[in-house]
Amino acid sequence: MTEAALACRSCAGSALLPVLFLGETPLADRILTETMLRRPEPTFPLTVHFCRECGLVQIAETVPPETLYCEDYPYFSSFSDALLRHSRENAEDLIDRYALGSASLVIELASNDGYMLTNFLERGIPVLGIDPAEGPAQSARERGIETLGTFFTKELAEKLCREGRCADIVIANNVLAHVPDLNGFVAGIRAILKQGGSAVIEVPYVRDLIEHCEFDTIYHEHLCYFSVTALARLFSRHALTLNDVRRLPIHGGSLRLFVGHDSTMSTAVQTLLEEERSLGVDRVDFFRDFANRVESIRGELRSLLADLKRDGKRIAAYGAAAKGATLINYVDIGTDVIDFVVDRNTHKQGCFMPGKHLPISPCERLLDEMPDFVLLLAWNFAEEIMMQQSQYLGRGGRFIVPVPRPRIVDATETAKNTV
Ligand code: JHZ
Repeated sequence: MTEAALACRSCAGSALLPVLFLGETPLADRILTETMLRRPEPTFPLTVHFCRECGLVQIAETVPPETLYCEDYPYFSSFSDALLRHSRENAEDLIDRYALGSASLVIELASNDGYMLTNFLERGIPVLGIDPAEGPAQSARERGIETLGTFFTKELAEKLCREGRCADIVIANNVLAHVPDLNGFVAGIRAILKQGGSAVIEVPYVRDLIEHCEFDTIYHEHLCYFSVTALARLFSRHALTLNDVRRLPIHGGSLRLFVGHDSTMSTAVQTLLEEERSLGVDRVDFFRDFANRVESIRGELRSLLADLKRDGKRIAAYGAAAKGATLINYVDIGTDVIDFVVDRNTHKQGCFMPGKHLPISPCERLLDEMPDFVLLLAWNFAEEIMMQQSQYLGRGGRFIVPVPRPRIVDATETAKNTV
């Protein structure tokens, strides 16, 4: 069962305006085993709204987090080299910026398989992970990272502080959008942060989502889609300040936020707030033609794939990503079009994509079978994946990149981009 939000997830206002309806979709990370294929698969409506009062973009439906994350959650952060590199650089930057050492404590919310905390541990800095997804949490523990297998809440934050475990740094990457009790979560961050400490948070940036039409990053795990405007308002409601911000290319365009008790706001924050005001990101008009552009992508992709099939081409896909589930279900791409999906994540191999039931195989299958085209579902890691698949490209294979507009990439084009 989903609950439809009647009030804004951040400011509780009732001025929610619909922006996009993606239909009824299955849960994007509910990868299916062969046995699960025989059971009915739940689907849920997926509707995006804009709050006219605080500017937060959000979906109306809330699937209970226990359903989304606790049973066999298949997302393990460590399968992307680019993400590991990104995380290591972030950790090194934080160690220098905050002079972290053996007396510090770094707490990560949604610490997954320990991909991030391992960088601090290696430098002798005490860490604590918190993540309710048992598979990834266990994998972190096996790396020596103490991990609490639970959801982060204000109550947990207060308990940890009572035990003397307040944090110098709280890391929360790609989790703020996932929490139904957004205000409780931010209140928890405030409670667990030492005076002078900093919360370092990464979220996908809604401006990039809209400008590059990354509609497939919308799914039930992502309840909110943040602008700097909406974030600054959210933090100030909890007596926290968005002290600094950086734009990052990861996941199709993200923000790294530095949030603390002190009330300083960097020029970077003010510049982005000003840019959002002049672009209109804080008004619904910015989102008005988004639905039309999403529909155009669906139309273009469908006709491209249909043309290729008519010409007798074999098509596979790369990346059993959550966003891939939104894409194949919204565009309606089934086993009549795509023969198989490849993915490095061993927890996904041998299983099937939600809704359309495309089988998931190891990446080697691409070279073994040489399909003519590969639909790149994990387009956010295009550079990494194309480098890794240089042999497939070298032998004449081609990728179809679906967003911001479907386009075909071959070996000549990738070579041009790497010059
Ligand atoms: P990936 C994830 O979404 C998870 P997803 C989560 N929902 C979130 O918030 C966003 O990120 C931000 C595979 N792969 O990470 C691994 C290869 O096979 O883009 C993944 O299954 N080979 C919490 O799932 C998938 O592709 C590779 O070389 O949409 C990528 O999924 C690489 C780089 C990845 O995001």
